Amino acid sequence: VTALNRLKAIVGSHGWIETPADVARYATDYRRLYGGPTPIVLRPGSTAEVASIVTACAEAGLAIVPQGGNTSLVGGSVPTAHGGEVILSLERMNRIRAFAPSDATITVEAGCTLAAVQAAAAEAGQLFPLRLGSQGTCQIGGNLSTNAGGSNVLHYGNARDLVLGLEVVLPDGTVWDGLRALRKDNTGYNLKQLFIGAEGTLGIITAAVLKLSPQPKAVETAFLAVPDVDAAVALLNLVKDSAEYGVTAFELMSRASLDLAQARLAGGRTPLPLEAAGWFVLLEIVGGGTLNDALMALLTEAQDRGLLLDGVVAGSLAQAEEFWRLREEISDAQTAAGGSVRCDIAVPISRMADFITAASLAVREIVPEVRIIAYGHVGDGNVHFNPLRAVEAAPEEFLRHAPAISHVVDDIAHALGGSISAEHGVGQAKRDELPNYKSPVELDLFRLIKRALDPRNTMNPGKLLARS
Ligand code: FAD
Ligand code: LAC
Ligand code: ZN
Repeated sequence: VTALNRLKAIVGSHGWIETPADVARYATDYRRLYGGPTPIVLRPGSTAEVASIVTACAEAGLAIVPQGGNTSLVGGSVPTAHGGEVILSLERMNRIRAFAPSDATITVEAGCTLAAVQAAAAEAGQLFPLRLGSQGTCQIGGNLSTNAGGSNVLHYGNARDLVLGLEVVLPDGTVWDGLRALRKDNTGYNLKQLFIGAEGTLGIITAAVLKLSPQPKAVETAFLAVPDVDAAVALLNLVKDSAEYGVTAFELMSRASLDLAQARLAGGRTPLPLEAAGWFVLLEIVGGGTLNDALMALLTEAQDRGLLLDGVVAGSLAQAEEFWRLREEISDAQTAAGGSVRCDIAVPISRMADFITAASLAVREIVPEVRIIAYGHVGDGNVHFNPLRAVEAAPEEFLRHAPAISHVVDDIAHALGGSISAEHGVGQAKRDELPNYKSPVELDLFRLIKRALDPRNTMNPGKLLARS
């Protein structure tokens, strides 16, 4: 039998897709910028099937792209233009395997969507705190493989902080059952953390034990207009200083980014008039019964210190959700606007204003009419700094400058002690830039780990590290 027939036999008739029209959505990335030819899309239904597929591919010398919800913003989840990789989608592996309320853990298969895990936790009165705009589509396997961040990191941590155990199929087909549910376990190397954030280059995550948190007793959400980025950072420090509540989200949004989101939401009313300021903050705090009083006291103090121009506090859950809808629409609105460069930057929070000022200036030197779509999780020192073409400029024309823009923005972030990919990963988009910002020692360690686990380079080749 040919390799493909062997693969089809492993997954059965519902488990593979070959028709080009049906394959297209798996072989092309979310933004339609990356992708390549694939011989077949496989949709295994169990860890045993994943292991058999990986074994068969290893024997046939076929490369594999593991795929979750295919919401990667760096081209990690689709074949390279070089092509030839089998796509292994985890979408049928979407069972909740176990729920242990008294341990505050949930054991899920990799193909569960993030929203499904959040809902399962909520049903039992607990919280799975990862929150991303893509949560209806992205999957836990993808979230862990990218070490996703999102809007709750400053209180609950990144995806890697929410994991107690993993089950992984290694590049030779061996299954590692590391589904332990322990909060303490100092018995050697922390293997699970090697696979978290590895972008599918070291193996396929098939299941995970996740940590749950108590649901907060009270939540307050405010939409604030601030004078500038410096004031936003000062406000962040003021908010973080309180022992009365926890800060779950502190999202900064430029006026230009909100204009895009509002237009895409059919011009609906915004919480504050956008002409009121150049920068806005979406603040969420959690605490006990007197939370609203604490928020009001905070906002008064912020105003006294000149850190606030205007603000509105959500009066209901529905209103808070409206604030969030506007924030979470920005990314798709930017994609739809066409012709933008994504720079997912982290800097020490104290350098945020310096970064945005210097990077905006530098980009305007390359393209004077550029719109700066800057927004993100500034509470974590993370800004999505995304130069966008001027309204009247053609996308292709603007994108000719993309390499120069990326380069100058990344250089500024690096010079400020920052990172060129705070939360989206490296994938194909940042792969060739990475060596400019990692030391030879780090790059050698990366290659050493990759060669040790995947000597044939069949696990998501050409992502994170170049093929050769
Ligand atoms: P995919 O896109 O399918 O894959 C991502 C990477 O993980 C690929 O390299 C893939 O090969 C690998 N992979 C997937 N599943 C597995 C597996 N089971 N085993 C091994 N490797 C695997 N990201 C953030 O961090 N924060 C945000 O706030 C955020 N907001 C977003 C908002 C929107 C509207 C969109 C479109 C994207 C956003 N993202 C965000 C990016 C993206 O959603 C995340 O990176 C997410 O974690 C990817 O999950 P996925 O299931 O779609 O993975
Ligand atoms: C966001 C994505 C782009 O924060 O990470 O909207
Ligand atoms: Zn983000």
